Amino acid sequence: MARQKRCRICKREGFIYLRHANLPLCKEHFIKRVLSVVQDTIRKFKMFSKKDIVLVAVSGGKDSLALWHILHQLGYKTEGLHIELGLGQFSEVSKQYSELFARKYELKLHLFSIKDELGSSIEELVKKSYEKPCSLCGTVKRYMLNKAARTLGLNIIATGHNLDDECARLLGNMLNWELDYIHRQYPVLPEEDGLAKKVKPLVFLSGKELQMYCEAESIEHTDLSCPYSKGARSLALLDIIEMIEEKYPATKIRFIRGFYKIRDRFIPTKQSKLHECASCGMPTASEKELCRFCRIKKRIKNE
Ligand code: Q46
Ligand code: ZN
Ligand code: ZN
Repeated sequence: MARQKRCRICKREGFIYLRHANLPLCKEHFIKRVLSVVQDTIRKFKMFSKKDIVLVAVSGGKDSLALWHILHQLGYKTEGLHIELGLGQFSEVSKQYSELFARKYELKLHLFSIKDELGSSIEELVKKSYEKPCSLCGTVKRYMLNKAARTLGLNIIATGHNLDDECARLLGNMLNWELDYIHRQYPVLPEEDGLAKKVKPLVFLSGKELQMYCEAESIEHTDLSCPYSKGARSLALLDIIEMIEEKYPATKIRFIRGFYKIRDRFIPTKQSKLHECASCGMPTASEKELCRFCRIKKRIKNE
């Protein structure tokens, strides 16, 4: 994505060259394009309307803050939600950038702490547990997102998953033929049994485009990555996807667009039925009486 001299539309100095579209753009036309890609995605997948209040999950990184900024620019009503994971300096800095953004644009930011809810931070939990950090963290984060939305009385959660994330996830699931996960991979998952609707408005924008959007709009964000992300399989998959894109531009967008069209052909192997957790009352697909979050909580108490 090297910079190019002249914008295709106005012939002014180029800010970015979008290789997958063979398109050089100036800063102004690049910003317009990003906004219109997101607007089209929201409409196409009937994500939400201007009447809704969208709860934006923000980590303090480039993708989620770009998402919040874009939705705000497009005139949607938004509130931010930051979940404090308790992962040392990484979490501290993430929270600071989320707060900085909220202050700058005078937007409401809700903070929820895992330690408050669970009695243990992710870091402490990982030290005590035999499970993989990302599996634990994923469960806890998903639970907290749903719980926060319910507590706040909001029923749409938007996350900053981008084109690269979606490609890596799809490839990972296909390599293992995880039919249930493949079927659930979609830019919008409807509200079900008291769980908020989940939407991913950035699925057609790459990480690099979002990085450049932050630069163009002077959005300050953290570049730190989670201490547990090193060596993660998802990062290896991202590298592989980038290698293919480098050699064959537009592979990522074709892969994802094509998949969304045929996703219904992947029939799930089981229909997960939700029931209320006997302890916290949140909907859960767990076959046990308690949801996985409450089982973790119980384990911590008994230690
Ligand atoms: S899941 Fe894993 Fe992330 Fe949690 S432990 Fe860090 S890398 S933050 S997206
Ligand atoms: Zn231009
Ligand atoms: Zn529970």
